[in-house]
Amino acid sequence: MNRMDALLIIDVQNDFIPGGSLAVPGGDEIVPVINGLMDRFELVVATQDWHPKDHISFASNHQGKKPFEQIVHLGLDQILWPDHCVQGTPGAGFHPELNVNPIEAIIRKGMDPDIDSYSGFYDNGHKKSTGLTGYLKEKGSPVLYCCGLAADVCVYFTIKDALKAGFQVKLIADATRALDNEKFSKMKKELMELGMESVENTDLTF
Ligand code: VGL
Ligand code: ZN
Repeated sequence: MNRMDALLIIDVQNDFIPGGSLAVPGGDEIVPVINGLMDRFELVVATQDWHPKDHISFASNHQGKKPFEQIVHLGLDQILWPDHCVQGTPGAGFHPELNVNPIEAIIRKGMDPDIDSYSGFYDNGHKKSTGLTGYLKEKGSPVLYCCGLAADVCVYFTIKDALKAGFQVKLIADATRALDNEKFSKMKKELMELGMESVENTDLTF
């Protein structure tokens, strides 16, 4: 095999799976699909939302605020979330059935208490890079197949940054799930206008 395509698995963590604190409907259904894909890629990389307890994205850290309310923090719009993916907790762990063995690198994000980080490439203010662009370029992976959770949050922002960085991006549409499907269908349209291709796992011929 001389394909150097990479599979990027975004935030397949317990808190985003039904039963978790920020559950994405159907999130568990993508795990076997992703497991079946891994062997077909030369490079598998994952991202992991990894927040300190005092993270500003948690409604619990703002007096009188409830999850899903919106605030402005340090000049950036911020949706407040239920506490999720706290460093070292079971909720931050990868889904127990996800095959983690083929994952060559794990990019953790959202570690700065003062800024959220939806994308696997940059924080939401685009101030700090995670190094993922450089890693993938040095590995020689021009094509990125993306999957994971949540489609309308971290998958969307990761793909947007990937396209901006010049990667050819393919979304594996049956290996992602959204918090809000209607919102995601608009986002998907936007990403396709920016050059993203949408594919189905079942259509991949390699
Ligand atoms: C995510 C909300 C907050 C995600 C992360 O992984 O999609 N969503 N933090
Ligand atoms: Zn988060």
